[in-house]
Amino acid sequence: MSTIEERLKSYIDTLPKSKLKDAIAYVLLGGGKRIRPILGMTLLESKGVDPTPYIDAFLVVEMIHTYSLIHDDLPAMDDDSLRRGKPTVHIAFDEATAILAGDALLTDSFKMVVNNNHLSALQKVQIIDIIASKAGSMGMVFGQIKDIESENKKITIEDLNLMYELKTANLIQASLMIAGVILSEQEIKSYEELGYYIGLIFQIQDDILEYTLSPEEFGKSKSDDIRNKPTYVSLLGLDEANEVLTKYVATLNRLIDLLNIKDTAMHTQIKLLLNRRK
Ligand code: GRG
Repeated sequence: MSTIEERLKSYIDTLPKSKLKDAIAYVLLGGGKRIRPILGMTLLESKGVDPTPYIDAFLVVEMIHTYSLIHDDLPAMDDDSLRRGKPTVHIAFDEATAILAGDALLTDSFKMVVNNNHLSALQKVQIIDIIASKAGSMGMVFGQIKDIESENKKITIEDLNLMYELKTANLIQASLMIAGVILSEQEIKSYEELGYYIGLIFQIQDDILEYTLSPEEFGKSKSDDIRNKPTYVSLLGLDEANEVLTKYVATLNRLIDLLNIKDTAMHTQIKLLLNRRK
């Protein structure tokens, strides 16, 4: 969706000239797949609503996702020097600029919702509530602290599941729930469930691919191995991990039926995301 790129560029154009702006442009236009806004916008489209006027409500999620990646790469967290095949923000710029770029993206994201004239006042409040709940201390950030605490520790599959829910599923859920708010539907809870299964399946697949593919085929470093982090395969073994995956895919397909999105653009998008080979 080229409009996503265009709108992100026009947001960057509004920023005052500074190293902060350069860092935000570097990371925000740095090759993200835009999975989260695409899923939410495609859900609207599949329900017969043109997503274009509401694009900012979905870019909020992309901006928060981007801030989380910048902070996740910092020396105090995962200490990564490469992301998307390029130097991470604190390497390309410096640590202070990376911290501030994340802070700015998080804070500016709320303005994207507030300034959207197509949303009612109530919808804006509902969307901000969703974002704060899914990204904050009960959501993604909680997942990050759980992840840090889990390193070199024995954790259960329930712990891992919760971490994946918080770190990966929560922002996908936020995007689908935002679509639910715009559709004024009673189905926000079901969209939340749909996001849960999409996120979990995405992560379990990642664990399986990381285990079964060579680093060259996988296309990124086998980071979980290196850091001795628990994965679905290390906790359950490959066969059981595959069994859980099959079970989750079946549940996801039932939900797709229930929500009347089978054979729509949304269904195609979900399949594209979950049928990846690396
Ligand atoms: C630092 C507050 C804070 C949170 C960090 C998102 C996150 C939480 C950590 C990044 C590490 C990671 C692998 C998290 C799981 C979420 C995930 C699948 C991130 C990668 O998302 P993609 O593939 O990234 O959509 P692109 O590069 O396409 O934007």
